[in-house]
This record gives sequence, C-alpha cells and structure tokens, in this order.
Amino acid sequence: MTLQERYEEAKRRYAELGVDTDRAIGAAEGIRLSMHCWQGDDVVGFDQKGPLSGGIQTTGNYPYKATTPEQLMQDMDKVLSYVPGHHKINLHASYAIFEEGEWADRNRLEPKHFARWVEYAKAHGLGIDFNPTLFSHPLAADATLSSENEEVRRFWIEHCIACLKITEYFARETDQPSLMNIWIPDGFKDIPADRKGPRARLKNSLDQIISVPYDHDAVYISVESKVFGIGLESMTVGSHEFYMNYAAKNNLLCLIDTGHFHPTENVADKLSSLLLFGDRMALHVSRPVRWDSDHVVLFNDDLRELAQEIVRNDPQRFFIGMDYFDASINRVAAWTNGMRSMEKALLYAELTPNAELARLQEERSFTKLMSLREAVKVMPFGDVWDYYCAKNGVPQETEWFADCEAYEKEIAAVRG
Ligand code: RNT
Ligand code: ZN
Repeated sequence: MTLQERYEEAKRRYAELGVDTDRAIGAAEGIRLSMHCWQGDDVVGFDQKGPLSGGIQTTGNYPYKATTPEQLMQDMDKVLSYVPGHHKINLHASYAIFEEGEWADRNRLEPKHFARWVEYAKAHGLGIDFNPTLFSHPLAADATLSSENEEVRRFWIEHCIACLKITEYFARETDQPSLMNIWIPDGFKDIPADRKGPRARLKNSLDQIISVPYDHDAVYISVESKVFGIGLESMTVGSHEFYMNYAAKNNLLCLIDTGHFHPTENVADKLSSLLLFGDRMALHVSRPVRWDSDHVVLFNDDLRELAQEIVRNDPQRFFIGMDYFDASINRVAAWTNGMRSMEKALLYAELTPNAELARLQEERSFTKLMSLREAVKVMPFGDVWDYYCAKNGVPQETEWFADCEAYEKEIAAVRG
C-alpha cells in the first residue's frame, strides 16, 4: 500500500468516529513548539566554563556533544529537518555568542550578543523565546533574585532587565511575540527558619524587573515554579503558590513545567484552571522519572493527556516550550524523539472526537465514554502521522533514525 492509500483508509476509519483527519492535520500544523537549544550541549552554553549548577543535572557521557555555536546550530538544523510543523527556538542567556576576545557578564548582555541567533532564526523562519540564566555562575552559588546579599540580588535583577531588552529585540527582529521565562534555583537544602524573607525579596526583585518599560504586545513574561531541586530539597523560594499568585496579580504568564510537581500529580489537570484566570499560559514539556529528571519526552499517557488539554483549551493560548536533556544517548536523536513525540501527541489530540466525548460526559454516559476512548487508541494513527510527516517534508516514523545514525558517524563523530 502506498502512503496515500494508507492515509485514505485511515481517513475513512476516523470519519466513522466523526473525525475529519484533514482538519486535524491543519489544526496540528498551526501549533508552534519552542525547541530548547540546551538538549544539544547538556545545558552548558557559551559564556562560562563551569559546571551546571542550580539543582538541575544532566546525566550520561554519550560522546559528540556540540561544543561551539556552529556545532549546536548544525545539530539543530538536523533536528528541525526531522520535525514536522513550524516552530520557534528557545534560548538561554548563557548561549550568548561573543566575538573573538569579547565577553560580557550576565548583567551586561546586549542584543548584539545574540545577533547570530537572530540570523539563524530568520534563515529558518523561526521565532525565538528566551530565558535569563540564573544558574551556572559564581554569583548564583547561594541565591539569586531572593538573595540576602543586596549586591548579588542587584546583579540578577540587572540580568533579567538586560534579558527583557534582548527578548524585545528577538520579537522585533522575528516579527512575532517572544516569551521571556524566569526560573530561579533559589531554595534550601534543609528546613528554613525564615520562608517569608526570601519570598518577599523575590517578590520585590520581580516587581523591579517588570516595572521597566517594555513592549507588552511583543514580549510576554512567564514565571516558572518548582517543588524542589537537588541540594534544595526542603524549600524552593519560587513555589507554585508564589508564582501562580504573582502571575495572576501582575498579568504575567504562569509557566508549568511538567516535571516540577509531585510525581503523582496530574499536570494536565492544571491547565483549565489557570486559563480561567488568565488569557495565556506557558509550558515546559518534560518527562520526570521519579523526580524532575528531564528525561526525553515520549508519546505516553501523560503527554497525550497534556496535549488533549492544550487542544481543548485552544492551543493558541499556550507557549509550548520543550525542556528535557539527556546526555546518555545520541543527543540529536534524543532531541528529535522529544519534539516528534510532542507533535504526535498534538496530532493525536486533534484526531480525538473531543466534542463527542465531552457530550457523553455531560449526559453522564460514562460506560460509552470509556469505550469510545478505548476505541480511539486502536485507530490507525500511525498512518495519519506518517502522512502528516510526508506532507511537512520530513521523514516518516521508521525513516529518520537511519539518517540520524549516518549523521553521527559522518558529521558529529569527526568534527572535533
Ligand atoms: C529547571 C527548570 C528550567 C531549566 C531550563 C534549563 O528545573 O526546568 O526551566 O530546566 O531553564
Ligand atoms: Zn523548565
């Protein structure tokens, strides 16, 4: 059977459930993902040589990690050639690209240090999202925006303000909105004696950052909470309650990282609540395994449920960023699997008879609801997915990996 024949048959089968596959494909194509640059080099960046800090960790020693901007961009090209749809890239401030002999500390970063990223984005028709980097820096050794040391706290406020200007530059240059997401590692390994003090300082720091004038139509600011970090197990200053309230009060976006909650919490369940109190929200899609381990995102139940909630709540209200980093396998393949999984989940959600399922819930026909949901699982999704990939000019499911292996052997392994 040709791919076209496979698709036609799948289309007929889905139509029996009341699902229009052409519509679903069009809808999935309209959802942009923000591809994080940090899967390519284990969150190292280009502005410092120190270890990754802030209670986050990459594990594994797979060779051929990108070590220069050229290599990272080359790997990103490869990943993007495997991923259907139109996307954005998500950069961290630590990925500033300096001229020979030039260097600027985080509070002195300027748009010009990201000019090559803008060039890259323009050449590929990509938008850009941004993140100040409040870790992997000597002044982040203790605390950042919640620091008791006023000099340190000022440094990080200045860094975030510098990043706001850079985010504005990205939005202007790419002619589309950019998200600036603030995540800080601040917290305590053991039971704190004062929780209010650090949180009050964080609140004051954020107030200072967002009171700087910026283009509110082009730049969105989000705040990312977390339940704990390595070495920061007892308390994180930027908790969920803290940021949910801060975002609501100040008209910012809440960013929900799927790895930042207790392992039995259903993160997908949070979206509809947040969107009743704000126009938009942001996501970091990750796969926690027992803890915030940032495993490669896979096409599993959690991801499907998340995508269903995105689709049911209007995908255009979300900034969907990816956030995983695996150093134990080929990084280009890891990156690709995560991005393709997210795309799959969104297409799968668009191929679900959501209106019919909701109707069954309203009439409390729970037996029928369960049965229909199970029927959806065995529909010929793979045929629609392969068709979607081909339509977008990227390899089908069983095609890309061989090319990726060849890329490792012929390019990554010999580039030094
Ligand atoms: C850390 C947060 C944060 C980082 C990236 C690199 O737990 O998830 O978003 O992973 O910014
Ligand atoms: Zn995150």
